[in-house]
Amino acid sequence: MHSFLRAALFLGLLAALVAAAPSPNIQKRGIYSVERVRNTNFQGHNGPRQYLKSLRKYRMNIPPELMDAIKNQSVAAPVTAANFAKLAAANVTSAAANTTTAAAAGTGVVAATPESGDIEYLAPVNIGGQTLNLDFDSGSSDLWVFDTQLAAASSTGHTLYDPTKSTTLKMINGATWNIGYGDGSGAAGNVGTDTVNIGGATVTAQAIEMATAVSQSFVADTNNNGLVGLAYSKLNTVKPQQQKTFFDNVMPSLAMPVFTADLRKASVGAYTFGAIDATKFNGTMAWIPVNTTQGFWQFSSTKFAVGTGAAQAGNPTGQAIADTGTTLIIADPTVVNGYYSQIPSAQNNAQAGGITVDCDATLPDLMLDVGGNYMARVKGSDINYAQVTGNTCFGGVQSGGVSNLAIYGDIFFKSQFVAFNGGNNSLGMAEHQ
Ligand SMILES: *[C@@H]1O[C@H](CO)[C@@H](O)[C@H](O)[C@H]1NC(C)=O
Ligand SMILES: *[C@@H]1O[C@H](CO)[C@@H](O)[C@H](O)[C@H]1NC(C)=O
Ligand SMILES: *[C@@H]1O[C@H](CO)[C@@H](O)[C@H](O)[C@H]1NC(C)=O
Ligand SMILES: *[C@@H]1O[C@H](CO)[C@@H](O)[C@H](O)[C@H]1NC(C)=O
Ligand SMILES: *[C@@H]1O[C@H](CO)[C@@H](O)[C@H](O)[C@H]1NC(C)=O
Ligand SMILES: CC(=O)N[C@H]1CO[C@H](CO)[C@@H](O)[C@@H]1O
Repeated sequence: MHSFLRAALFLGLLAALVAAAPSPNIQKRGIYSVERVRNTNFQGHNGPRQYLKSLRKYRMNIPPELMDAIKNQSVAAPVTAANFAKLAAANVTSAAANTTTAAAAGTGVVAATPESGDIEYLAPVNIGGQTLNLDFDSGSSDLWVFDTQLAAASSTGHTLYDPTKSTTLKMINGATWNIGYGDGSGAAGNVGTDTVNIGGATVTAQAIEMATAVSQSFVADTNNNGLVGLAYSKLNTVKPQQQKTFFDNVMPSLAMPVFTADLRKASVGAYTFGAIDATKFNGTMAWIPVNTTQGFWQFSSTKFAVGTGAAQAGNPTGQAIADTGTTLIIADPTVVNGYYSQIPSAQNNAQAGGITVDCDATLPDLMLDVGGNYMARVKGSDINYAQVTGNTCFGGVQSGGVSNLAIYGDIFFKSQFVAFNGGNNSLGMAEHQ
């Protein structure tokens, strides 16, 4: 059933793209579309697919020129690979100081370090004694890595997991995985189990999906050496025997059956397993039941408000997912138009490929309904996302077209401290300190 939905999304995405031109091209990102799009993996001969491919990782339809601009913008404080490694290491060291006690108490903490432009957040993961920086993604369910089986052309510049150097790796005979995105990019390979330690939280037989093929956008992003999927295990792509996520495996040994995402604008935050650090947020947490039907951290979201304005109806049947692996907030057109109609400089900018605002504009906060009882504040300053050129900035909230599924990505997380509770399938949210 969810495959059908994702197939539908995929078709919608391509159709919308082919038809696109007059309106801004922002589409819903390609939800991990596990097997339905397999035949398109590693292809890309037509224009739209090529175009989408380069945007795959960002799960939004941002043109490459804009990505360039976002990267150029960070030149003052470039997060180069070396720089990144240092940053992450410094924080891991300080986190490690707490790990002994933390681990004993059934928790694990790692630094979540943003790449240039906060395009993604990476955190160190120890696999069989080897440490790689991986993208923690609450919107998918495969833990996969760059490894030494990959040809040099696909892996130069990456940190590679070397299966031959792990004394704890056990191959799973005949197991394969193949993850695709709505745009046709993806990765695939074989599978083993190994010991995985994330900041002290440890699983001894975690399925490690080793890439033997990765698509170009992954190759180009050398800081990112793979993903840690943290959605529900039912979305895992390993065959013939589906595998459990790290979170599902580690949950019984955690002090609390939760992990939290503390993602920060242009600075280092944290992913924590097994504990909720109340010093990271103000007030009390709101708890929202999760709709697990599709395997995402999904909830209803039918209303929104701009600043201190009254709540308005968004998509009445709306559902949204909390997705750390998506950069922006991708919402219903009702929400997007309702919000930007309050901002004089907002425009559909065909050149930038989405809605832009003046960089020097002060944007109102956007309040988003989460589960019917909580209006989550998304800071206006975060919605003024990234410079395109001059005083033109790309909006952090873009339209996914009419769809039941909105995606609340990192722009949302920068304002909200979020706890993912696998014990009672709920999400805890509170405004960041
Ligand atoms: C980004 O920087 C590169 C190298 O300085 C330059 O060639 C390119 O035109 C810049 N791109 C944008 C969009 O500013
Ligand atoms: C380590 O623990 C102390 C005391 O609980 C806390 O103040 C500090 O932020 C922690 N450091 C890290 C990196 O988590
Ligand atoms: C789930 O667990 C949290 C943390 O223990 C609790 O505060 C919350 O009320 C529970 N939520 C639901 C929907 O049961
Ligand atoms: C749960 O999600 C499914 C799929 O998105 C949707 O059809 C269903 O209406 C949702 N259930 C509730 C109670 O919102
Ligand atoms: C949270 O509390 C701190 C300290 O009391 C305050 O400075 C900050 O503005 C508050 N943040 C929010 C989002 O309310
Ligand atoms: C070197 C470095 O970036 N250290 C950061 C580690 O994380 C804390 C917040 O948890 C930052 O304040 C430090 O700057």
